[in-house]
Amino acid sequence: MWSVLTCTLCLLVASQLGPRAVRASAAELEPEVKTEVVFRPETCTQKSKRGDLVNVHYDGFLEENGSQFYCSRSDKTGHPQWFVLGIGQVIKGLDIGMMDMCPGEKRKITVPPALAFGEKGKHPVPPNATVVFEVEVYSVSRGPRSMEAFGEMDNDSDKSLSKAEVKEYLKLSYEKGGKPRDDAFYEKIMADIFHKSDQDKDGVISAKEYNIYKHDEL
Ligand SMILES: *[C@@H]1O[C@H](CO)[C@@H](O)[C@H](O)[C@H]1NC(C)=O
Ligand SMILES: *[C@@H]1O[C@H](CO)[C@@H](O)[C@H](O)[C@H]1NC(C)=O
Ligand SMILES: *[C@@H]1O[C@H](CO)[C@@H](O)[C@H](O)[C@H]1NC(C)=O
Ligand SMILES: [Ca+2]
Ligand SMILES: [Ca+2]
Repeated sequence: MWSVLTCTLCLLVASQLGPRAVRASAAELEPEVKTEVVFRPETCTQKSKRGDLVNVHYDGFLEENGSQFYCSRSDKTGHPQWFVLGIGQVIKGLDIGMMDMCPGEKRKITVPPALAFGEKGKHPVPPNATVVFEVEVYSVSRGPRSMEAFGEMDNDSDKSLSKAEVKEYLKLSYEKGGKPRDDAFYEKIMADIFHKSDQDKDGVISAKEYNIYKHDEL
């Protein structure tokens, strides 16, 4: 999973519950995710859809009193999170609420407990809590399962991704999204990506390592 750092709460919970468990409880309670578009850029290069690799900042708050339980934007050391949309890498409510977003778009997404942290909650989120996420999407690209995206990154066509190739791709994504960043920023994301994806630690991401989600049922 291409995501990072200190705030791993949402990701942890998503893996504990699993898409099936969440789906079952969703059916029982018929909860709804409410999305409010806070900002949408005039031009939209590519709208997010299931299976896309997205790069987002998001902060999470409890609806009951507005206290913050999840940081990525406001954490000084935080950088945007990478994940594949729509396959249970984040809580179900975000998978639903982040569909059809443009790079640069901001949304406020209100998620009922059954699509967030459930009846038990997850410290510091109390049981049965409705949560609110403020989300900003930086980039949207075709998902890791797409060999087309792999091909775009694999500049020298040797069927593996070097650090230079991935970095170039990241830079282009950010520039396309109108948010170029400094070198240290890219290096940090790269370190994370390689830590998570370069399983045999040979310094390149092979097609097999890249396509880590191929066993997911979609
Ligand atoms: C908000 O509610 C949570 C859970 O009930 C509690 O832990 C937290 O201390 C509260 N925060 C504020 C600022 O009242
Ligand atoms: C959470 O909600 C469920 C279903 O409405 C209820 O059975 C349960 O008692 C609640 N838990 C708490 C701690 O409020
Ligand atoms: C991609 O290929 C071009 C042309 O061969 C080369 O100039 C460039 O440095 C390469 N970029 C990376 C990141 O390898
Ligand atoms: Ca290559
Ligand atoms: Ca490798």
